[in-house]
Amino acid sequence: MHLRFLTAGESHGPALTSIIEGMPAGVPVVVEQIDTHLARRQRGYGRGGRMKIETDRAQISAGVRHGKTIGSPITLTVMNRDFESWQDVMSVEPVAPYAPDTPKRRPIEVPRPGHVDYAGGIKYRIEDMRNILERASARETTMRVASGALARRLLEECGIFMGSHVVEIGGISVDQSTLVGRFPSAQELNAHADSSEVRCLDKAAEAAMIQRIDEARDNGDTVGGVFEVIVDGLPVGLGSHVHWDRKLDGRLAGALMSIHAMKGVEIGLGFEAARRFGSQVHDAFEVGSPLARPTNNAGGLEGGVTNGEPLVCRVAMKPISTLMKALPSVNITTGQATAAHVERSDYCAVPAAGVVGEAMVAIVLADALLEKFGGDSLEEIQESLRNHRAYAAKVAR
Ligand code: EPS
Repeated sequence: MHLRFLTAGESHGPALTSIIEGMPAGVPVVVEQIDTHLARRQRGYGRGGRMKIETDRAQISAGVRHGKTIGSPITLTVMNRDFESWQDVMSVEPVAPYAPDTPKRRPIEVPRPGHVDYAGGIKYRIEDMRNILERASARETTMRVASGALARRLLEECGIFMGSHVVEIGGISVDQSTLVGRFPSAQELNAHADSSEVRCLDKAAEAAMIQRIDEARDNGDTVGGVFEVIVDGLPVGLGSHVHWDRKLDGRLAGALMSIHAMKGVEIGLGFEAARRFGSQVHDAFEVGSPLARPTNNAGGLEGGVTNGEPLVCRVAMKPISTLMKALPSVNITTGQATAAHVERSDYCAVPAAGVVGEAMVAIVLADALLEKFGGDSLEEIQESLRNHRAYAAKVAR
């Protein structure tokens, strides 16, 4: 692995942190670029109360000097403003045992169906499932977005741009035909998606999606959906066909599936390809320099290697598992049947999930870029990339 990152932090703890290792020197970075993406992650119709409390801002405390990376590990921190109300519950120091006058500190003993509360509690032999849910919370995606914003800076300096949009919420989907050819560049895609409360480009679907989210909220329920990440400007040849763990489609799918609540990833036509004849799936070659492809059913990857076409990944998110109208569950201490634990949460986080998806794709692609064109400085990478693009342009001329 050429670019890696680790995150730390509990949802209601003092702060979230990440360390990004492997970034070459010379990549221009200013903290506002990270904050822009953090703000994009905080928006979206269907969020709960937490996003009104937090204004996520990154602090860089290592690895950047005078606005450029210096090749050393980069450390990012985002403070949790909400920690102020959780100091006692999340205290690092030991506290007095729970008593009825400290209701917030009451141990969580009733697992939420769909959440990791139960499995995590058994796995770690922890009776208060707060120890599990604090880290399992999608609040962690803040640091994925912050780290991804750095990877994205490297990609942008190499002419690679990405965006995302929501294509489905609670069973309401966009009319894909309204999108074809309308947004040629990924940069343009985000400018449009970000102006919609559900990050959807189809106005009719947007209204129906908002209605579906309201319906979920009014019923104490939640809804999931599907988002798409699109990347332009990729060179031919990132990833590899030679080994299972170097294939880029597997690496992308793994990274996207690792996001909280994601249940499926499709690349290009995805599952639809399994329903068609080969002649209706594979993208013909046409004379050109580089070779032209009239269709992109492969979604930019063939054999685990980028083929120079836009990368298209589609990701399915399940409905958030904290339901205000709680499902049946069992108290693991008393063995009594009771309603599942309830705490503040979102009704729908699909719009934000798309922003997190962009970040994970950025990290995987930056890693693959460094693998092929690696160097200690941005200048060396850009030089190798220029040579490689020139070579690809000569083929079949
Ligand atoms: C989130 C912060 C959390 C949740 C949400 C995402 O804050 P709190 O739990 O304090 O309301 O709103 O977490 C989940 C969806 C989850 O599954 O845990 C955030 O910053 O995105």
